[in-house]
Parts: sequence; structure tokens; C-alpha cells
Amino acid sequence: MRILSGVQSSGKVHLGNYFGAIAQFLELQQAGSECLIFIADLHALTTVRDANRLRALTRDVALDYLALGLDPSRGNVALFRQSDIPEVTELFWLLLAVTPMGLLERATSYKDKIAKGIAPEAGLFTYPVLMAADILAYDSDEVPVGRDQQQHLEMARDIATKLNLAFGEDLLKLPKARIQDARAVVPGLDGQKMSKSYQNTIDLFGDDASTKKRIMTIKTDSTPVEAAKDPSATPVHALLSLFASPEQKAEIDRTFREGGKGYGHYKQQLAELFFEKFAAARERRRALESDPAMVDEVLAKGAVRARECAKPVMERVRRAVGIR
Ligand code: AQP
Repeated sequence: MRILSGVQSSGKVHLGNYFGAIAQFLELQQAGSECLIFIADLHALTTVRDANRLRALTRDVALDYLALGLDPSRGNVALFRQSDIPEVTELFWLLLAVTPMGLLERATSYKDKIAKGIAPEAGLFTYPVLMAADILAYDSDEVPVGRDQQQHLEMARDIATKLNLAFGEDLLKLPKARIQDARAVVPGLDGQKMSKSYQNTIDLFGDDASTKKRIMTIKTDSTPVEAAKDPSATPVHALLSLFASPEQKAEIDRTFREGGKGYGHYKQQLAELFFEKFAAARERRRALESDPAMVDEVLAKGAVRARECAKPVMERVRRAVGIR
């Protein structure tokens, strides 16, 4: 099975990216699937307008993946930059040519971002088509993602079907979204979806003090310590549930039901579980930072491997549409 997944280098990697996508492809790497993992620097251009910052963020995402355990020295893993694969941008145009405007106009992520005041630019509007090219260029079978990307995956299938209808039934392989229900939507500090553009994230590699401080600012209501608490009234319950062992989870559920613990206690517990879970990765990342040449080499090798997968697909597509 070939899986394909990526994270934009538009900000720091956060708990939503980790539980929604990264944890899944780390598991699939262990299971022996062929993992093509990319850093979506072209997608990031829809929000980042500073060349040095984009370069730094792209390198940061590579370091984050490696520190978390992505291992390109295994034969089944390639880590690469989206912008290193020209086949993807070429396929993007071919897909745009068959994509109905109405399909893109229905994208909820675009509508949400516009409603939040983000500029309605064509790059943001056509984001799902570039994402479709990312996925379809490699004949991927499955795409591990969070729930927010489900609609984009369906759009990728719809767009592939349009091209197949026009130029040949089996031209592009239709991939499936791989979504883990229990961690499909990680809430942010304010209870909305955790998202870089909503500034409500808990970053995986932020410094200790600011990470702790952010956790302590998670939105809660004014229920007193001794009273029962509604788990849906604060994102702290859902966030704790991602980290807690079954025994810890049972105890958290019991004290939410019966009262007796204040929100400060739960936030403190969340901070402890966060640092426990990511201590080794945070340590590893500090060590990796001192070896920029290694990151360049990993990305260069990953790009060669990814292009080996994309080239035959694009040769097939070029012939079918008549540009070769
Ligand atoms: N809150 C989340 N819960 C579950 N999964 C999430 N993902 C993102 N946020 C959550 C998953 O992370 C992967 C990479 O996401 P992305 O880099 O494409 O960025 P995104 O979805 O756009 O993440 P952000 O933080 O919300 O970025 P902005 O604000 O720039 O759009 C995807 O698989 C996604 O599902």
C-alpha cells in the first residue's frame, strides 16, 4: 500500500497535525507501508509572504518529522519538499482544466477562512486542486488526514473522476482518506479546530514555558471546583483524552461527572502528559538542529524517490491528454 501525506510549512507543527496526520503515518511506517511524506511549501505560499521565513519553516517541518520518528533510512519512507516535484505542479494545471468552479465554491475550508478575514486569493481558492495533484501524482492508495481534509479528499476523487471520464477510465487512481475517528478533530485553546490560522495551537516544539502558559489559557467555563463539569464545555477534556491511558481517562471522566477537581488541575495534568509524551522527540530535535546538511540530504534523496513514483504517472497522463 502506498500512502501519501503532508503538512504545510505555514507555521509550527501542532497537536492537531500530530494526532490527525503525523501519528498515523508513523504507525504506517512501522507497519511497512510505502510512505511518501511531503512538506507542503507551495501550499504554505497561500499564507506565508516572506522568503526567509518560508525556508526556515520548511526546514523546521523536516526537523519536526525526523524528531518525531519519521525514518527515511528505512526503505519504505521518503521525505521531500512539494516544490521539488515539478510533476505535481504540471498535474495541477491539467486538473484545473477539468475542475468545475462549483466544486471549489462548495469547499468549507475556503469559506471558513474567508469568513475569518483571510484574503480570497486564487491560490487559496484552488488549494484543493493542488492537493488533488499532490495525491494523484503518485498513484497513492490512502491518505492519512484529519477530518478537516475529508472534503478535500472527496474533491480529489471527484476531480480525478472528471479527468478519467474525459481521457480514460483508469488514468488516475482514486485514493481513500484514512481518518481515525478518535483523533480526527483536535480542538484548539478556544475550542474551535486547532489551526495555525486561528492562532489557537499547542505547538509540539515550543519552549517549555510558553507551552505550559498556552495550556493554562485553554478556555473553560466558571463551574466551581466541587461541581460536576460538562466535558463539552471546555476543550481540556478532549485534549486530555488524546494523551491519557485508559485508567487515567476513566478517572478524568469520573471526576468530570462527580466534581471535586478544578480546571487548573486538568490543565496541569495535560501539561505533564504533553511533556512526558514528547520529551524524547523534543530532545532529539535539539540534537538534529545542529546538522543542517543531513536535512538537505534527506530532502534531496526523498525528492528523487518521489519523482520516480510521479514520472510514470505523468507520462501516462501527458499521453492521454495529448500534450505528448
Ligand atoms: N485540529 C486538527 N485536528 C485533526 N487534524 C488536523 N490537521 C490539522 N489540524 C487538525 C491535519 O494535519 C494535517 C496537515 O495539515 P495542514 O498542514 O494541511 O494544515 P491545515 O489542515 O491547514 O492545518 P492548519 O493548522 O489548520 O493550517 P492552516 O491554518 O494554515 O490551514 C492534515 O492532515 C490535517 O487534516
